[in-house]
Amino acid sequence: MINNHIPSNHPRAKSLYIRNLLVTGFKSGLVVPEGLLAHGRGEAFDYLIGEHTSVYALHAIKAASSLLLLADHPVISVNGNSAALCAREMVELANYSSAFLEVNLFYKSRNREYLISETLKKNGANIVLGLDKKNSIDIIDLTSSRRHVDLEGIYKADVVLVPLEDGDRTSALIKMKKKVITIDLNPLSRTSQSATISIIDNIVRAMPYLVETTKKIKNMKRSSLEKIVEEYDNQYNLDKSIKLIRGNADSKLR
Ligand code: PTJ
Repeated sequence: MINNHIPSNHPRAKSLYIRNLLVTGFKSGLVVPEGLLAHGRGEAFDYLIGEHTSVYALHAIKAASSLLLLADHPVISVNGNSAALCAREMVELANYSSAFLEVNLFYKSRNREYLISETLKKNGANIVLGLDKKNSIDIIDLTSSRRHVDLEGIYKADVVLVPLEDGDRTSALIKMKKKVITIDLNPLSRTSQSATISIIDNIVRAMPYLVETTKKIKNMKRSSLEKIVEEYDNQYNLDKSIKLIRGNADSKLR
């Protein structure tokens, strides 16, 4: 039994457990109510994907690990949902890839910024950017609260990981000549379609793979990492993810 309600042999136990993490995050103030709705949208795509990490997501993860390791100033952007679902893995990934962690919220509030930063610190983070107003600068092409970024973090970054993103920021970051990695269950979203590398998977499954892969290839030669990135084709990967969804839906036709 998980949390007195979810029998561990329930056919949808994993999915219910993830919901439970988000609801707990919502009750503690990490997650906004809109974050629960965003998760619902993600779940629908996860159902169509088949609730497992596809071979295309694994390719994207390897390219993403390589890109993070090649970066001069990689940054991992953390929002409420990602903190509630995988704070520990965010910190581990930052450690293995020497990336900075930055809290960046769509529904911005001082209290949530503080809570998310504390959650990351409880999971081992030493420095969390995005909270110091003196270091805050605006991204010109953005109007949402996500425009406020840290001078030492996203503003200066050459590679940014933006999981569970809401749309226009990826294009703005790409316009600033940054490389963007996203984790999004929806291969049709504007973020997935405009990112440099789109990992079409549930963040709960993708993050442990991303941590493991980064750890595994960390000491590879630069030229080998560059080759992995060069050979990766995001559009091909997105097309394959969309076909996977179509195929899964078609397989239910009688
Ligand atoms: O914490 P804040 O204030 O920064 O707000 C965070 C949310 C997620 C509420 C905000 O960014 C938002 O409204 O996002 P959207 O526009 O709903 O987009 C979220 C995207 O993440 C959608 O494309 C979902 O399909 C996708 N998604 C949701 N849950 C998951 C997911 N992708 C991967 N794993 C998930 N568990």
